[in-house]
Amino acid sequence: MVNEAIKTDNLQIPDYVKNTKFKKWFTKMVDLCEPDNVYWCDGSEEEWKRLCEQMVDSGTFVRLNPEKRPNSYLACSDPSDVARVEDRTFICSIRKQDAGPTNNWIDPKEMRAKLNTLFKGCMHGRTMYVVPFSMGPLGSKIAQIGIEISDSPYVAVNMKIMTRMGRKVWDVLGDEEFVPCMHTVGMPLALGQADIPWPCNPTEKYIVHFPEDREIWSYGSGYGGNALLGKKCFALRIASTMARDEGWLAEHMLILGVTDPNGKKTYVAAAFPSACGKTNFAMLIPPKEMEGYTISTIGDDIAWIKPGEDGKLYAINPEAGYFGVAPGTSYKSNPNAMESIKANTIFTNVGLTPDGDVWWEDMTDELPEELIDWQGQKWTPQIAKETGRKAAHPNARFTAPAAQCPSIDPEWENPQGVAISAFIFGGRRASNVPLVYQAVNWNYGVYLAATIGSEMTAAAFGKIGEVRRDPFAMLPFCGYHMGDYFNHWLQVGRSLPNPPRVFGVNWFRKDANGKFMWPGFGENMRVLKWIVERARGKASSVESPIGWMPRYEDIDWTGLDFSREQFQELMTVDREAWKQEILSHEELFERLYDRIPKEFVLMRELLLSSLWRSPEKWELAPER
Ligand code: O2Y
Ligand code: MN
Repeated sequence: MVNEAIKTDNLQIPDYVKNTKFKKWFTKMVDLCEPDNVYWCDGSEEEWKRLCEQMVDSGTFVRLNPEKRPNSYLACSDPSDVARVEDRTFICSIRKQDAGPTNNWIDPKEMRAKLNTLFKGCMHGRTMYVVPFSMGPLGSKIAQIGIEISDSPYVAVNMKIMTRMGRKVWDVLGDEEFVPCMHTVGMPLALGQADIPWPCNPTEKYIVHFPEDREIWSYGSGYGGNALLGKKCFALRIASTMARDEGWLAEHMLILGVTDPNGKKTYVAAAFPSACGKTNFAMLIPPKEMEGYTISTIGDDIAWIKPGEDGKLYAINPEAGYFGVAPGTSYKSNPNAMESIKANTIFTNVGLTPDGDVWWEDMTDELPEELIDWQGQKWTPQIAKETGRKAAHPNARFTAPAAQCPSIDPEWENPQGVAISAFIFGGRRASNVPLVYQAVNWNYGVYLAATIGSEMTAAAFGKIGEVRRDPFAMLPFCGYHMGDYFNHWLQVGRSLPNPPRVFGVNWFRKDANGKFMWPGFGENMRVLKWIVERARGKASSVESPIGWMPRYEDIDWTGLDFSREQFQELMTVDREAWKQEILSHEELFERLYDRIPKEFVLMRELLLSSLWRSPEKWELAPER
């Protein structure tokens, strides 16, 4: 479509918008961005369909075959705009030391000046979409409201799935506080200039947070976490600073419920760094032999957790949809995700099959004979073999409504949240780290979570075998100093009479031949069963140098051929390797030096002392 500069007069604020702060902000943003038009999102189904069809006409979307994938669309992004851009993400706190050494920081005054220049006239030739949304069930005491102003209709329709978006938000908001979220793709159109399917700014991107002002500005990208500002920017970076100030937790965690054969339900929250199968774990289907156990899903990515008056921690999923990684998702790895994306779904950067459906690597055993890949080129298995080209980008995504997930928990929209009994922390560790272990107390749990990480598998990200620490899986998402964040977690524990139990897990340990020692996926239910029973004071364990561990007989092996010897190998703690592991925490501590909790220093000493004895390997004792 060509910019014909037809200006309309709908810059007027509708009567139902009463918020004083919003009105001032909106007027200022219209003056700054100079859009041709303003569109007020109402969040209706009719609107979603209309905007999606408009994007089909403009070339941004392909309508998928309604017989295969009803009410669903495919978008393919600019090749320069395919993922979150951590090096262009800034925490502009007033004082540099409050952002901490793990965040990019620029003086807020300097950054505001830069943004004012960038945003000046940035919406020429475009429509400004006003997107009111609630993170969390509308009206929940734990929920928060944001308003995103964006020049991307792709953002508007994704926000409809990912949040509670639309007209009703204004009524709940009234004249109260909200988080202003300003977004532009950073590609104004000159008069007569034709638009392109995925406008963005290939050379300049800024994802900026002002934590004290609770404000987000995003320039230049239309993709995922850079543009859907309710998710990582608000629900983690800004919310984590709110949580610090108000005594709650905003975490990069899934939440799931475990129901046992007696119908007793226990909720747990779990944090894993990227690429550890978080969505799969949140939607796990137990092995059929573990009759009577079911898993239900509250959320797959973010948890907001508040202490209740009864001394328990209550969690909500602030999101209303899944923005899941497509490649690798299949009926084998995650049947619930596959069912969730059968209709009403937006796909981004996956392959388009000749019959108008989508496909990505490892979706099916059988490869399609041909398709159009995410870059619009012909793709066949032969071409893939010869060139290594992928049908889908490795970070290709689906955006699907959470309500469509067959395992969705009946309480997922409960405004009070669900009581959390255990926290689980995991990484992708090929060596050293056993399948499961329990922290002996809250403080050690915080230490355990602060030191999780993944081993490098690709040289591009560091030396192979080197551990990249990702404390609480929050390193890219904490809106303030990581040392203060650890102290905040310790403080939350101090305020609880009986804090949830804390566990470490590792699904990815490999044997001497480089083979995974644990089958993973649905079999993780066996570990989860032990965790839940421990949290309820029911299961036994033994003391190891790094925490409490299950014996072979403490795990339910029904239907799985897994020997005592295999388990012993999977659970072994090599004292020398663990000494090195603990010593290597120094690198993280040294980076955060002046704000590292004193508990961590003592904990480290205690851990070292428990490792400092023979025999060389701590092994689970044979049956007694
Ligand atoms: O690349 C993006 O913008 C998506 S990142 C993402 C999406 C959904 C859930 N988690 C993540 C993440 O990076 O942790
Ligand atoms: Mn995530």
